[in-house]
Amino acid sequence: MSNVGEIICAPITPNGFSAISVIRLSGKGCIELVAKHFSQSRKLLALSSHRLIFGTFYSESGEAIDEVLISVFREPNSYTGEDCLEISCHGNPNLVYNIIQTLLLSCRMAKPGEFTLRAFLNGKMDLSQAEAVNDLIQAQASKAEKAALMQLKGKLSNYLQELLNRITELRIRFELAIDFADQDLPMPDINLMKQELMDIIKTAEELKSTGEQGIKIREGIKICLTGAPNVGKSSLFNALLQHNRAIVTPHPGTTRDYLEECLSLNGFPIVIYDTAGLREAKDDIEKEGIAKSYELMQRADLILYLVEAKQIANLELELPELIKLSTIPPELQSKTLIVFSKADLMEENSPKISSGIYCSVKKENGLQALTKAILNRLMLSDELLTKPIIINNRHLAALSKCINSLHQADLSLKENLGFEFIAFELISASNALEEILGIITTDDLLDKIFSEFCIGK
Ligand SMILES: Nc1nc2c(ncn2[C@@H]2O[C@H](COP(=O)(O)OP(=O)(O)O)[C@@H](O)[C@H]2O)c(=O)[nH]1
Ligand SMILES: [Mg+2]
Repeated sequence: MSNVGEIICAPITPNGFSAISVIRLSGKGCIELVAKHFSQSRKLLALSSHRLIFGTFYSESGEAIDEVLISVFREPNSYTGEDCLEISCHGNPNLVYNIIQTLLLSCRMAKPGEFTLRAFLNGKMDLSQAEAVNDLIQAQASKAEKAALMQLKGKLSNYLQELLNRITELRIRFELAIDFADQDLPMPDINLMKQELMDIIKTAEELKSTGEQGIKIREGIKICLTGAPNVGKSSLFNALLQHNRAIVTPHPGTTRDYLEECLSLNGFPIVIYDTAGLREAKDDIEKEGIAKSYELMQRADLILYLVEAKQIANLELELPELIKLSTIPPELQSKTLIVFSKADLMEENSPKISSGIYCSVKKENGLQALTKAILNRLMLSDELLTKPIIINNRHLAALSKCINSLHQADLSLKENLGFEFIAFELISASNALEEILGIITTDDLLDKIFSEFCIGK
């Protein structure tokens, strides 16, 4: 846990050669600390917040290390809420090392995420916003960036805070009703309160309804390509990636191990797997590869099962029958999409299976229908990000806990249990939301969240 007040420092740019590198310090006295090693000491001490100053940084023994630009952020108007300072030096790892060694004589190295932890502890942001900082840094596609930025800007926090206020107000009304009953006073309108409870449940469930997609947007959607050898899996893999990553040959059994790559599909982050074709293995390596294919299918969010379009063109089969005939294990069939590959090789007038997804890597726009079908199937639409959305498992679990307590309150009402039971459930519901915002938290949880950050953030 952070010992707020201690001065901490860390490089906040990657280790390597670049135009500049930046070192950040935070904590009361950090400006004075740096001033001791700076040519423009007096000016730096007097500098107002959000100003820059140029000068030379010296080692403890008075040797010039580098010419630097220092930015000053004074409490409370800084990232952490404390006095903060950033030293921009030339982007040479050795200079960064020497400056940090000098600083470490009077302060300590920041732990991963410690600057953001301080921002949270000092009330600059709530816990869900702090988590969004890391999500924004790690985001792999534009929709993931957008979702994290929305959360960082407080769109989710505001929605939850409003929900929290409504639950609290309702609880107070039930608590007052307990006293009314005790004192034989006329009852408040319980029907109105019931209605408000139903509305609150609806609002919470609306948020929960897109949570599963939100988590996929944050973590990446796992798609596994499978099917018989030579149906065009590796070609599709390459086409989706837009570069030739996998080996493609006319020989069945070319791909024996699996390949994993990340890509963005209309801005949604996808982790795609190309696998060994499913057939009776010819040797141990292929056998191992096929076993891996089944393992990946289990873990995938979506399985694309490729069948050559030409091969089924004259079969009178419909999609549900085809999927039953496939080598996909029955328990995985519900997350499988059949894809008809090499559609360019079909004869002009051959009949097409209705609602079948046809694709070709040899035709312009040959992947358009497939892309649309994938996004439809996973319910990933642009509208998802027009409203607040949960993107994190911890938040979704807490929201589910809140909704359970709200339903429990509703049940208690229907069973005419005392209002104190309802008030109790409403407190549990509030507590669950407070966990998301970090109003209620534990050191263990904070350690877990912030240890996933990088040093310097
Ligand atoms: N005409 C045509 N040929 C394709 C298409 N996709 C793949 N192929 C060819 O089919 C053969 C097998 O492809 P490959 O991607 O290695 O199949 P895999 O074994 O399922 O990975 C190669 O000769 C590819 O060039 C397509 O959309 N149209
Ligand atoms: Mg292959």
